[in-house]
Amino acid sequence: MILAGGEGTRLAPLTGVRAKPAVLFGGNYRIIDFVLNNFVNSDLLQIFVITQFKSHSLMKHLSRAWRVGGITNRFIDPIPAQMQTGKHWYLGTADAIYQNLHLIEGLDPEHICVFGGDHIYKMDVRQMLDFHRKKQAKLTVAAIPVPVSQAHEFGIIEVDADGRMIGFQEKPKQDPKTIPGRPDMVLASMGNYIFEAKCLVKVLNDDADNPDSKHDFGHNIIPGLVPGGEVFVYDFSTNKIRGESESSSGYWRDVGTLDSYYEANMDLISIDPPFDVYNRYWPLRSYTPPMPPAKFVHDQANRTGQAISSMVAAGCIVSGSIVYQSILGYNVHVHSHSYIEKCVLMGNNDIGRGCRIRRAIIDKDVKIAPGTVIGEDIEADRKRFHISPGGVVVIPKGAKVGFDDD
Ligand code: ADQ
Ligand code: ADP
Repeated sequence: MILAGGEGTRLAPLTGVRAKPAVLFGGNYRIIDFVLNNFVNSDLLQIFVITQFKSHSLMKHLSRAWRVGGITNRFIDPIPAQMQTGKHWYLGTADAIYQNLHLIEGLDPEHICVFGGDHIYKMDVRQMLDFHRKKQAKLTVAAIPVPVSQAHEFGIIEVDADGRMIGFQEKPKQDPKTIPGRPDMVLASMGNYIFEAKCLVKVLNDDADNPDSKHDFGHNIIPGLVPGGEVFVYDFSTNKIRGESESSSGYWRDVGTLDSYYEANMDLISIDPPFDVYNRYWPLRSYTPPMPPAKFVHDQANRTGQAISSMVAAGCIVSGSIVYQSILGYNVHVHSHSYIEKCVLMGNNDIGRGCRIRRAIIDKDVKIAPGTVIGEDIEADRKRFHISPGGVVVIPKGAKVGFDDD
């Protein structure tokens, strides 16, 4: 069961029209694709995607990219919020699963994976399942070390030498428990859980009856199970995927903020990328629209018409211009004498002649008028655009920039 209903307020304005898992990423993908590829590449194909906020774009993507048909008991089912248990939307992540427990009744599973839908990583889920079985755990939580400065954004775990969870603080505001011997690091929950099915059904029913609960896995369900001694911690760094280099294994990013989203995109185009989308042993599926190959039109006089250290999706035309260290989604047209540096363009964009654009995230369907300069004077940009704390300009879907009526 993939939790894909998050509102993603910190990713605004990219989440203005769509749920966070539907946000476009890396030219070809949406954020939800990474967790779905983890399950599909692990041959685990009984998947419910639990949606809630602004779900239309996500539903559209799932139906285009992830339809599984014709194989008995193999499915990827997008589930709309249906007020199954009363006249209220999901009260929290635990309630989102509780309201959908009827879906698994006929399937009679032994174990249920509850995974978040908004992280960039590769995981062979079978390896985590093997660990969970070996430990005979009621619940296994995947974990990764993160710097102590980020502790307030995560569930923080304490673990014994046997891998048993002995403490859990959800997003502690102060004094997080650091990793023994590493005072600068904490062990963070990745928001990925494997439950023994019977245990999940019981704790969710108990939780639904508890008026004091926030109905949230991190705040209520995990801390409630820890004292029983049957919660185990899966060390994500032990997960090995064929074809991954040393530098790319163990990569996991919570792209919850504009800056972390931007940096994770930039990670893809570094020379030795910490996240490798080209590993043929771990194919990353998504929706591919029918488009012609990308085209580069050379301007001999200026030696332009190039994309350097960049990824460029189908349908793009880079004509007499230079694209440097950037990601271009489908159907982006960059006209002559323009220079694009360190940008993420999501697709269907038109960049007029003679533009200079640096460090910007440009959402789908944005058109930029000829001669526009963005990212050179952040204070000037601040008057017109949303700027991330890290100084990245963000232009929302459909904006027309620099035209007379702008
Ligand atoms: P957060 O990511 O902050 O912390 P949350 O916002 O609850 O937790 O989101 C968890 C997942 O559930 C996301 O994939 C989100 O899209 C989805 N989701 C949120 N609300 C939903 C709803 N109403 N319906 C359906 N899906 C919903 C969690 C854990 C931490 C852990 C971090 C790791 O609580 O302990 O460290 O994930 O990122
Ligand atoms: P994305 O930008 O994520 O690809 P979509 O194009 O699927 O998203 O649409 C996102 C949201 O905008 C959806 O809720 C959709 O209903 C709405 N939308 C898309 N196109 C139109 C349109 N032409 N008129 C009105 N709403 C639209």
